[in-house]
Amino acid sequence: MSFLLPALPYSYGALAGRGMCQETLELHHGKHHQAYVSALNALVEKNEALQGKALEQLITLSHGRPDLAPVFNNAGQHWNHSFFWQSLAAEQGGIVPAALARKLDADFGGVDEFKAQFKAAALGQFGSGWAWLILAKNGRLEVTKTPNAGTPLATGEGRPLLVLDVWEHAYYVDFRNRRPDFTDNFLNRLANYEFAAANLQSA
Ligand code: MN3
Repeated sequence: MSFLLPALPYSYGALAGRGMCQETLELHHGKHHQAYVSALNALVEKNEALQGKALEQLITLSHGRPDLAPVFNNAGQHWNHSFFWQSLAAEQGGIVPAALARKLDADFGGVDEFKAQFKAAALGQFGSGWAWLILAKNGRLEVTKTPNAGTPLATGEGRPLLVLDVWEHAYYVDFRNRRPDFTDNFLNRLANYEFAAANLQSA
C-alpha cells in the first residue's frame, strides 16, 4: 500500500482573493507535496522494514537516524503539508472562535500577543521550516518552530493545532521575499482557527 496525495479541502482557486493564488496552490500541492509523497513511496518500496507502517510511525522511527534521513524528510513533509492544507480556511479565514480566544488569552495574554509570538517564530526560522501553534505537554498553548521537515510529532513537545509553511515555495509567487507579509496574511486572513479549535477540543 502506498501513500497518496490528499485532495485539497478546497479548490486550487479558492484562496486567490486572500493572498494565495491558484498558481501557488497548483505548484505547492500538485508538484511539491506530490514529490514528497512519490519519494516516500519509493523509499518504502526499497526497505522492507518500513513497509506496512503508518505515516506517524515512519516519522518517529526515522527521527534522529542519519541512515533514514531521506525517509524522515519525505514523511515529515507529507504529514506537515497535509496538516497545512487543513490549517487554511476554505472561506472565511482569520476568525478566532470564542473558546480558542479564551485559551489564547489565558496562555499568551491575548490573541494579538499570540499572533506576535507566532510571527516571531515564522520570521525566526532561518531558512526553510514551519511555525506551529501546539498544545504543550503542560496543557498550555505554545508557539514553536521546526526546521526543514521537522514536526512536533517527532520531537514530542506537544500536539499540533495549526501550522504555517515558511519554506520559500509557500510564498514566493504571492509575496516574493516578504515572509513577514505572508505571515500576517496567514494570521489575519487565511488561518483556519476553527481547525485549531477542533484539534484543541479533541486533544
Ligand atoms: Mn511546502
